[in-house]
Amino acid sequence: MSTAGKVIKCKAAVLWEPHQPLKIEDIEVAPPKAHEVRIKIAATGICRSDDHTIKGLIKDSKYPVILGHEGAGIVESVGNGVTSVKPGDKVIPLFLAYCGECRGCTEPKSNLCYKSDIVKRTGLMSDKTSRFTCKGKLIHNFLNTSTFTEYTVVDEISVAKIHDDAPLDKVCVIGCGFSTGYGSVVQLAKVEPGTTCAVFGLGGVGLSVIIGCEKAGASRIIAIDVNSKKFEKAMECGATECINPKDYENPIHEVIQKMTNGGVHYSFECIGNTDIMVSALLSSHMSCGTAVIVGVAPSLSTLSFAPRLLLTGRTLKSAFFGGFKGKESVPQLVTDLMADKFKVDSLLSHKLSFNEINKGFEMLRQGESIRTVLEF
Ligand code: COD
Ligand code: ZN
Ligand code: ZN
Repeated sequence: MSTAGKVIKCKAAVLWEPHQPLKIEDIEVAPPKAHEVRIKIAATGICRSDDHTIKGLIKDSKYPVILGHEGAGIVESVGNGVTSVKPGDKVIPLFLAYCGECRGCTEPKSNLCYKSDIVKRTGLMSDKTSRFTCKGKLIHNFLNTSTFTEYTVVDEISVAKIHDDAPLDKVCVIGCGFSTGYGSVVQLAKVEPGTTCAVFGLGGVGLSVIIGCEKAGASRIIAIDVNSKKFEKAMECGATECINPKDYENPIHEVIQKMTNGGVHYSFECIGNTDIMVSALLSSHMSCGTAVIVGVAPSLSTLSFAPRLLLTGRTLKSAFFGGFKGKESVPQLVTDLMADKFKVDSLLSHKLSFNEINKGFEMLRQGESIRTVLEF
């Protein structure tokens, strides 16, 4: 029997307030309104930013909330006026929307849609309401996506149709971690063949940066992490050497400068630590280096460094989602993955069932997992 137009009762992982475990609850998901899409989620990854929100580190986060922003699923029904997807289509929700009309969307060099909730942080749909309720209470939406639920509703501008044969349990990582890292290399920094790169932080995002550097033809890819257990995966993804700052007395940027005759062409910070952002800048060559900030630092933190570091010729760059405009790039990334143009298998370290979600977060906190994919 069709569920279109009806409220769906299903399971979702609700974060009632910060610093609590997620609770699997019975929720109601209202039908999509005009220009909205209801999706049956098939698989979702757990990203560090979800954990940051559990820990209350992201300013203006709204609670209670259904987290998750790295999912893939199948369209269950659509509201009036939806033209880019139809029921039965495989899709990836986009935490960075693409309306195609705002200044951010129309600028070829920008990917920041002004309608994205990553900018406004309302925790609601575009019309300032939510489609989720639980025990009579409104439950907030997360980054226009909310994938830790059997069914979600997103604005049409926050969803991309992907290939009909896409393996959803793999391509879900294209919804955040993979694209954020890979895009930072190929779309934002535009790394050239033969250049040298340094990658700080070897989680799912850092490993995706390494995959991008290898694809771009970098001649050296130096991988850096305080947890040496991450090195095996980094080498698997294409790192040419791995270093642990704990093994050196000198600051890590001095070590990298020495290894590379004055610094790398490109450095990437994939941790979200402001000290390491400055280390990444110092590790890049003073006259031709580019440092890319990929990680998101705690909301109220600030960067401090001497302007002279840039005056000598360095460049500092950053963008959400690797600079990709999701509505166009996500379908292409999925077909490229299916055509074996790159692999994401090294990122997919664990698979759990949806109701084991808190175990998945625990493994991330213990540094045991890269990406846990939850299946419904
Ligand atoms: N020096 C070296 N390595 C370190 C240090 C340090 N001081 N501190 C931590 N690390 C290592 C950890 O051992 C770990 O291996 C790695 O850094 C971080 O990995 P994860 O698994 O915690 O995190 P990721 O890869 O899933 O993502 C981390 C980001 C901070 C990049 C991520 O949360 C993020 O900010 N994503 C991109 C920004 C974005 O677009 N956000 C919106 C949606 S996510
Ligand atoms: Zn993420
Ligand atoms: Zn826009």
